[in-house]
Formats: sequence, C-alpha cells, structure tokens
Amino acid sequence: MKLIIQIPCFNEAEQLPRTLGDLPREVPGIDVVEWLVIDDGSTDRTIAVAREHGVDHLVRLTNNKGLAAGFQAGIDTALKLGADVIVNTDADNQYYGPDVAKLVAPIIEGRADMVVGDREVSGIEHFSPLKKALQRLGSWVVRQASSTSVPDTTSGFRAYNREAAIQMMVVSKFTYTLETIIQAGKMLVAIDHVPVRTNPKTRESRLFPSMGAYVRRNGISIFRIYSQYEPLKVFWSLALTIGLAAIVVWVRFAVAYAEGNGKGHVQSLILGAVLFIAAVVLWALGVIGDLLAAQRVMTQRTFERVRRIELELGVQPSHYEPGSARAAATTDGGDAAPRAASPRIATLGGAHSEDPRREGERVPL
Ligand SMILES: Nc1nc2c(ncn2[C@@H]2O[C@H](COP(=O)(O)OP(=O)(O)O)[C@@H](O)[C@H]2O)c(=O)[nH]1
Ligand SMILES: [Mg+2]
Repeated sequence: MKLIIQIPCFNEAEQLPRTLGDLPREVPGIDVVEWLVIDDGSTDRTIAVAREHGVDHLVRLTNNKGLAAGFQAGIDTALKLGADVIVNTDADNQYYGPDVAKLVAPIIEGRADMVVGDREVSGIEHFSPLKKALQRLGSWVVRQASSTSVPDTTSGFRAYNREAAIQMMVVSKFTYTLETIIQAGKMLVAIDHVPVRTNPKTRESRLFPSMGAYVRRNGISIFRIYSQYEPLKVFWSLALTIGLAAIVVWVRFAVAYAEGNGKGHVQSLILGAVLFIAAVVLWALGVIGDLLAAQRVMTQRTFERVRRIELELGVQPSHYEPGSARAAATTDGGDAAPRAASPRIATLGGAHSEDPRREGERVPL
C-alpha cells in the first residue's frame, strides 16, 4: 500500500524544512511513504528546499492559483502516481507530523474512505473567541449540509483513500475544506474523524491575513457552498419570509381600505407588490438552482468516470517533476506524450500502478 503525503506550498521555504523533518517515512500498515510538494508559483526557494529535503514528487504551477486549485492538482497527481492513500497537511508545520499514522488508521482498517483530523479547536490558545465561534458556526452549517458529524470542518489535515480521492472535484476558489466534506457526504464516501495534535503557531495565517478576512471569506464560502448544494432550502425559505412580509403589508392595506381609509395607504399596496415580486423571483431562483444542482451531480459522475479512464490509461499528471535526486533517478523527467507516460508513471507508481485492476477494485463503465 502506498501513501503519498501532499503539502500545498506558497513561498514556504522558511517553514518547509521543519514540516518535512516532522513527517514520517514509515507508517504502520503502509509499504511506501512518499512526499509530494505542490508549489503554487512560489517566488522564494520553496522548490530547492523541497528537493534538498528529499521530497519525492513536485507539482509546479507556473503562477499562483490559490490553495483550492493547488490541492486539486496535488490529488490528481497523487492518484496518477499510484497512491492508495493520500494525506494532506499544511506547510507551516501546523499539524503534528507523526499523527499521520492516526489519520490513516481508519482507512487501513477499512472503516473509512476519508478521515478529517480534529484539532479540538476549543482548546487552541492562539485562536480568538470570535474565530472559535465562527469555526463552530461554519462547522455546524457544513454538518447540516453534508449530513456528517465532522467536528472540525476547516482542518487541512486529512486522509483520503483512492475511492474518495477519485470522486472529489473541488470547484470553490477559496476553500476546498468545506466543499470536499459536503461532496463526500453526498457521495459514496464514508467520513470519519480522529483527534490530532497541533504544533505551536509558527507564523500568521496566509489564507486569512486578518480576522475580518477570515469572517468575510468563510461566511461567503459557507453561504455559496450551501446554496449550491441546497438551493431549494436557501431560496425557498427566503422567498417564504419575504412573501409573508408582503401578505402582512397587504393585510394592513386591506384593513385600512375596509375602514374607508384606503387612499392613505397606497404605499402599503405598492410595498406589498414589490415584496411579492421579490418572493416570486427568489422562488424561481430556487427552482433554477435545483436544476443546476442536479446537472452538477451528472457532471460530477461523468468527471469521476473520466478520471478512472485516465488512470487506467496511465495519463501523465500535469505540471509534474520528480523531486529529489533519488526520485529523479527512477524517471526520465521528460515531458513525454500521455500514452508514452504510462511506463514512466508505472515506475514511480509502485504496486498499485503495476496492477491497477487489483482484486475487488471497481472497474470503470
Ligand atoms: N497552493 C497554495 N497553497 C497556499 C496558498 N496560500 C497558502 N497556501 C498553503 O496552504 C496551507 C495553509 O496555509 P496557512 O497560512 O497555514 O493557513 P491556515 O492554516 O488556514 O491558517 C499552507 O501549506 C500554505 O503554504 C496559495 O496561494 N496556494
Ligand atoms: Mg496552517
């Protein structure tokens, strides 16, 4: 069984050595542990540092595309490199490296397809009360939308087995953490969570430079993701609220009219009409959103199958480079045509790629 630990990086030359120093090379139940760094257009020595510290694989995006895009590129590459299990961790040594073993245990035991590391946020000292409150609210909303019980939904310390990784498709630009949980909850993915330890803070968050940014981005993300996946609930409850307001205003007018004072309340009649039209528009948006959500499920299923075909064909990962000298020795490092890539990936891919149709594995189409 092969585990690939992936680390999305944007200018992490300073923190990366400590993070890598903490990562395990041996994990119980796993035959091979490899490291993959996703460099998202760093302008510092991130790549050189990764090579010097023995990182096996590199994905080098030419310019900065953001964490969600980097994460997706990493998952895609890890799958093509034949990973059976993929762990994602932060480059700032936020998560305690040796806990990778705890994270993958439920997957190895066959109890889960995806495991989210729970930082037990209420106990983290450097999180402000506001950040904790928002974290709790966000996690609650995500649990509702995903019908799961993940306590720490924004945690970046996670493990996925091959099935969970194949089914995942991140669209959100800012955050993949919430979206992947909601997707997993709606697909054939069993989610579990385990408590993990965190290290003392090494630097300020790159993703959320200020508390305001944290509240704004997470708030918007939660709303967008929830309304993408549950459009009827969101738009129809808004439509109902505004529709009721319209009725209240109209009743007020009707009472005044019955009392012979209708002329003085024409404003109520107009306001009621405006509110009613808004309610109808929201109702229609709910219907359109629902149709789009159904369409999205179809696209996702197609994507999943395309991915399985790509893996069978041995299509090359994009923006891939071998990492350290040890890894480079096992490959030509060139950019061959996709079909020709097959043997090269097989060299890197180990047991899985040599025999992708293992017993019990689902065959596409
Ligand atoms: N690919 C990519 N990774 C990023 C970017 N910004 C931050 N990261 C990485 O995302 C991870 C989480 O960032 P961090 O600043 O620790 O955020 P926090 O843990 O949410 O406070 C780290 O590994 C960063 O290197 C980016 O623009 N692109
Ligand atoms: Mg971090």
